[in-house]
Amino acid sequence: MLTLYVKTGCPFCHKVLATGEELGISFEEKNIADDAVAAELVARGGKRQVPYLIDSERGVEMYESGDIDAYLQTTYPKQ
Ligand SMILES: N[C@@H](CCC(=O)N[C@@H](CS)C(=O)NCC(=O)O)C(=O)O
Repeated sequence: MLTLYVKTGCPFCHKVLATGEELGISFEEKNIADDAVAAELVARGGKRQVPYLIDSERGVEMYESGDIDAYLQTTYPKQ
């Protein structure tokens, strides 16, 4: 499963979501507008920054929209 921490109005998150849409990928979205979700993100990744991807099947987690985009393009190329 792919989980993406996002924030409403975040252009970097929007970019990753658009890439996901283009590749036909769906994410479980978690929005840090909810303080509990933000705290969960900090506990998990170490800082409050979105987007943050968790690919639980592959044990991969990362910040940085450019890195996330590259990872998605490589790992889940459009069929
Ligand atoms: N270089 C990062 C920049 C990410 C970034 O600046 N995210 C902002 C939202 S647009 C953020 O997480 N701010 C912290 C906050 O809103 O609490 C990327 O490309 O992912």
